[in-house]
Amino acid sequence: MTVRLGIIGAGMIGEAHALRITQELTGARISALADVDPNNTARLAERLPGEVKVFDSGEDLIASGEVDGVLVTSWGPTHEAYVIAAIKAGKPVFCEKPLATTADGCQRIIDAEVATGRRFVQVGYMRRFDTGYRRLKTLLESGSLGEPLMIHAVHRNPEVPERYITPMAIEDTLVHELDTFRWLLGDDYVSAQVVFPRKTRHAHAKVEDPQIVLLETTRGVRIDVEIFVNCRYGYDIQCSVVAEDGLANLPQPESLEYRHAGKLSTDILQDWKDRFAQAFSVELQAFIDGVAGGEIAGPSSWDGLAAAVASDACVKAQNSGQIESITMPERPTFYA
Ligand code: NAD
Ligand code: ISE
Repeated sequence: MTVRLGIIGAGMIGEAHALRITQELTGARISALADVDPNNTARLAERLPGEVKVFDSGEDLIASGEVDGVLVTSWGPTHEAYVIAAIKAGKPVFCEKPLATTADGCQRIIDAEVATGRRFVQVGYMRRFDTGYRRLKTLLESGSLGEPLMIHAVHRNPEVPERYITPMAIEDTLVHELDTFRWLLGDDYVSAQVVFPRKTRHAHAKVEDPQIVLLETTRGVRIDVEIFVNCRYGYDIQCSVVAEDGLANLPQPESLEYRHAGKLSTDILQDWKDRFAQAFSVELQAFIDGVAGGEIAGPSSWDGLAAAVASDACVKAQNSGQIESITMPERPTFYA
């Protein structure tokens, strides 16, 4: 069976996902596109094989009989309405992060999904599919390092555009760590604090950069994450888990080591698209297989909500300078 997927949002990541699905993955084709900007759908449709129907609205695409599953890759504030429409139409939906821009919005998605009694939603937290993070999780779960005590983490981008402002360091960037560390530890957060070191001269006026986020989990694990989005030298993700009987580091991407002109060097990736290429492929193949097999897995709506609740607390902590508590609502047994 070839699954027919419709993409809402033919921008940067919508295009990347569409090309990956058609050029690299198996079992699916892109049958439909929708975007508020018709230039984007026209440009992408031209690059895709077979017949691709362009819809005037995301709602029409979801309702169409030509679509078995939906990818929502439009701007964050538009996700909630499309995801709920897909659930109501009985169509599995892969939604790029964030699931919704507010915790209330995520809750409305959860209510809609729980009401159907079936899982429809996979959220695009692709790090859970990264081989390095998976190896780290397997090691922690083996118990050989003892209980995890601390995580030291780094999320650096070479630079960000003028539209990137202080809260985006949380909502757009840290949100990946917020999801990943919950999953890695099998634990939830109870508090967050944000501290601001001296600002780099490379940052725009509207972004405080760097920032250090301090998190605490229900089991007392302490996590520090440095977010530095104008580090200049490359895209750099680091994660070191300190446990009772040892320490484990996230493997770095493979990179050629070379000796030249009296120096020993390795290249550093510049872009998150390259750093998580394998993870994007595995997450999307999982979605395709889930649509074909009638069972959606991976990061759920509940995980989307958990990231949103923690993200809201971190933004509050940015503004207050205080330690802010993080309280999750009760988890429906549906997501147990
Ligand atoms: P983008 O601006 O390049 O593309 C977004 C597209 O959505 C644009 O073509 C825009 O015209 C379209 N759009 C906006 N409103 C719409 C609406 N109401 N209906 C239909 N289309 C609409 O943005 P992007 O960088 O591709 O980001 C899209 C989403 O993907 C964001 O939620 C972002 O957070 C997420 N993202 C995730 C990752 C990741 O690592 N998982 C990386 C980048 C972006
Ligand atoms: C971007 O928005 C993403 O989602 C990337 O995955 C992330 O790593 C990057 O730093 C963000 O800016």
